[in-house]
Amino acid sequence: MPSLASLCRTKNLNRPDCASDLFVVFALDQAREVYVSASSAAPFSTSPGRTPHSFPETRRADEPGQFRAGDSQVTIRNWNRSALAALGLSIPGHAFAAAGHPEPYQIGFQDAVSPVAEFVHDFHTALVWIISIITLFVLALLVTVVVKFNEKANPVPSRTTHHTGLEIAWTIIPVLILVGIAIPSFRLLKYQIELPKADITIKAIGNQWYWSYEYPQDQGGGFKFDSYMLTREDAAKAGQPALLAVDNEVVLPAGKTVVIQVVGADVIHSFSVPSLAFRMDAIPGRLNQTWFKTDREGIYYGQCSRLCGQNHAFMPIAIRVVSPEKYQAWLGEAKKKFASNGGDETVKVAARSTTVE
Ligand SMILES: [Cu+2]
Repeated sequence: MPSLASLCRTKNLNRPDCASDLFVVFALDQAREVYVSASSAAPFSTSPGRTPHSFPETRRADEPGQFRAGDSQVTIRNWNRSALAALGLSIPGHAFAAAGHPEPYQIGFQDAVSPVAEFVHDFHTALVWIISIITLFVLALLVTVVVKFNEKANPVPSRTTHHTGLEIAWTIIPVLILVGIAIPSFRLLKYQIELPKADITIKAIGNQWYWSYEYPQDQGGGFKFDSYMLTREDAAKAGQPALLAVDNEVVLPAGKTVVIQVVGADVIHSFSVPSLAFRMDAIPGRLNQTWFKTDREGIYYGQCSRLCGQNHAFMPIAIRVVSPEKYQAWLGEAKKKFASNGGDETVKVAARSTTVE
């Protein structure tokens, strides 16, 4: 059997926590094996012939053909995630969810691929620990009260009604916990809201019910295009997920800071991609902005996240992150392909005012 470290290398998983993730998955799969073989031996077993253990495949988000609901790999991974959830180990995303798209029965977040998304995930994990400890503490108090102070064990109850020290403690301690949570929370908010200096600025426009994108002239663009959802058949042909794949993807380079201006053309929409951890309202007459940066190439899907009418569920977002060289090549092709759509002068003007000095 290959070592976990070499498995991480062969699967191109360079994250430092890859080996530990795989170890957890491996241990859970071993437990599952024991469970399956025990239940297969039972006379009325319903689980014979299940696929033997294998490591979950973590594929790059841009590899085609990974969306096979019901396939045994998916089932095994789901089992692992459910087991983790049952154990209370809420590990958002990590090795158990793919980057860029949801999976059937997924528990936890999609993989984080931008610094903001990593911050969001870390904050989430910290909060899960805090609430778990508080819940267990309260449970322990309740059990103590039930056992020690029931009528049988404690027939003559104390008539105490106040305890100054205790009241100060149960006021101050929760305040300290909340302040402790608020500090990283505001830091995260600031990180999301304050735009870094943009290498590339594009504009996303929400329409009923599709997205349009504009690439400004002064950054090698000068074109705009509409992006519609593919039908289920076309998405399956392209090896992409149904209801998320689009005809014209937003292409952007890896390793660059991208600022996205978001506006609504008709009603309020919301431009949201989970793996990149942004969700920005697209409001008519107001220019909102958000940003991301990722070193990981792949395709990251999102959806309009504001109820915007009848086809709200059918206006997905697909952001394909490629190498800077491929991006330049795509810009050249896109300029020709979308030449008839023309550019928009306002994008150029707005682009100049995006950075915070
Ligand atoms: Cu919408």
